Amino acid sequence: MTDVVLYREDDGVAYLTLNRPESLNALNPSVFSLLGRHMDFFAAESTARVLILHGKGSSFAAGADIKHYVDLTPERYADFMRVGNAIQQKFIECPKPVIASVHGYALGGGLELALVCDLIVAAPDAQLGLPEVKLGLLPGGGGTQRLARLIGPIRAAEVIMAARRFSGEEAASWGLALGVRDSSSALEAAEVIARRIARQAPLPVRAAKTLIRTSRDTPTDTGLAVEQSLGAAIYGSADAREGIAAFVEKRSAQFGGDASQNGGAATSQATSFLREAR
Ligand code: CO8
Repeated sequence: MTDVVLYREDDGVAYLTLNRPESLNALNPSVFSLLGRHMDFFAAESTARVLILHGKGSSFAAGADIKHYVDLTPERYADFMRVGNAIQQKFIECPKPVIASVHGYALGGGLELALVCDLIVAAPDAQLGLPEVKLGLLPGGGGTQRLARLIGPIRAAEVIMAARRFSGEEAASWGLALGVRDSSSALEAAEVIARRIARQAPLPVRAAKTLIRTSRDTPTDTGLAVEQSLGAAIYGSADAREGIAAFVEKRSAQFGGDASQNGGAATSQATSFLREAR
């Protein structure tokens, strides 16, 4: 039997592929379980520096598997939400950046999965939305909170209460997603960004992920203080020596990216501190 989520790595970039194209990559417990396992591996064991989440076939993901909902008790429904939210937390807490490459449909839990990624790249004709009210349900993967913060409560109200789908082009114009130029696919555009991120020094990339993620909920003074102290710690890292030397010597930098070098511990501490400060 084929795995419902695939994982592979290529040249510093990891790919997590939702692989139920026959049901537009609808999310079920098996998908959550494999997503969790692969995210654990990518976060803690893999040397890949960035991950792209995308969907096989015509869509990113059309939401939770509605067929799985038919005869759940409210308790089992709540369990499904809990598991889904725990998987989303792995994306948020992963120290390395994750890019969602969205094409076709990204609805319900599919869009909510994209919303916990650090960047979203969307094909102009992608169809995004939170249509749960059409099913008599409420979004359960953070949609009311994260979408409202990203696009504003008025737009989010229309999207959620009127179950209004929006295009990738609109998502880009609202600042929710990065658009796709030329005739590239969303995946090709995501790969260009991923390879670029993979070439940078990993330690400041990790620190930036945490600082950007927590910026909305952290008092400005706290965020600025952490940015300064982390910046100083990272300045002491071997990668900072290498990056500066490479500039002066007019050559490309070769970053080791060892998270245990100077600055690595500070980055981990700052991550915990920022989480607790919120
Ligand atoms: N669940 C199960 N199967 C699905 C789903 C889904 N969400 N979406 C599509 N499919 C299946 C269809 O049943 C169909 O399979 P089959 O032919 O065997 O019946 C196949 O995929 C292709 O779909 P369609 O024939 O419907 O294709 P269309 O192009 O006509 O329509 C749509 C595409 C518009 C995407 C349509 O399929 C649709 O409306 N799907 C449902 C979308 C939806 O309501 N999503 C929200 C679900 S609720 C949710 O996501 C809650 C999230 C909670 C997350 C918790 C933690 C993260």
